[in-house]
Amino acid sequence: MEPILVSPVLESLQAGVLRITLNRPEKLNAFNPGVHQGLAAAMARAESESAIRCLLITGAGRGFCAGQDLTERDMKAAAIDLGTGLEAWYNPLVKRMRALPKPIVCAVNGVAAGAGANFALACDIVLAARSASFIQAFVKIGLVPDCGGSYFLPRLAGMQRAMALAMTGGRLSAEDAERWGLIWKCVDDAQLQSEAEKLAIALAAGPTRSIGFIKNAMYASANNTLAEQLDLERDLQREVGKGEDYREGVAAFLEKRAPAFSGK
Ligand code: LHQ
Repeated sequence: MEPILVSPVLESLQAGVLRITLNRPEKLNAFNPGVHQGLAAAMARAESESAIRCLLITGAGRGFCAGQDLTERDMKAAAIDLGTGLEAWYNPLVKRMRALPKPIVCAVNGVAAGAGANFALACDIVLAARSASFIQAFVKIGLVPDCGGSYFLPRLAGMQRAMALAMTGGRLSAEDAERWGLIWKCVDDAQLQSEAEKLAIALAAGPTRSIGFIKNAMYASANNTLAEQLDLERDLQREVGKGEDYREGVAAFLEKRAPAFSGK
């Protein structure tokens, strides 16, 4: 009998939202080449298809993502170069996520460990189930945070909390992650998918060009002076001011009706 091939990344497009589901539940959706290839394909689609106006990333089963699959590497090999995998897969993925001029919502449905935790933090708006948790597991196996963790954590949580999370590899509950500003919101498990979907659909129906520019401005602020940021705001505002959505937004306000944004 032919083996049944199960895709390690599932995609579905509805109401302008590309839902991307990590799908290796028996391994808590750990990253392997299949997951990386699936994510790269989903990103390429998100970059090229105008019908996609928002991404929603989640995991199948009880985990979100347990980071790199630790069973797939030959630990007896004479030379191990972990930089190769980062260069080939993780780093391009994070850069593409940040550069995508469309919002990425993440629904963290369970444990997010190692690169899985930082993959979640690379998304633009993160919701997590109350039972979910975040673990900078790297130090437990003698590694350092990757997938952007050493960039995101100090910026989101402050240096003390970032340092302790990374040095201890301790588990952070979803509630504390919300309290610490690591994520947008912690919600009851049963509500996670519907809440995340509601948000993603609303973003997809929004003025998505403006939302893409908001993403650009917010992330640029991490390395800009106030003067540079004011210049950037002027340039972006000039651009969106020429767009259809601005006219539609003002017209809808004046006519006391809901706007119908085209994303243009
Ligand atoms: C796994 C994994 C996993 C394979 C659970 N792999 N099977 C590293 C190297 C190279 C280049 C790039 O970057 C990186 C970055 C990294 O991500 S390093 C960090 C890698 N991840 C970890 O160290 C986390 C390892 N996992 C855990 O500590 C636990 O599984 C957590 C805390 C995530 C969840 O614990 P539990 O809820 O108790 O679940 P479990 O441990 O029983 O796991 C369930 C199954 O999933 C189990 O398989 P089994 O056949 O025994 O049921 C695990 O072996 C498997 N699994 N993580 N990363």
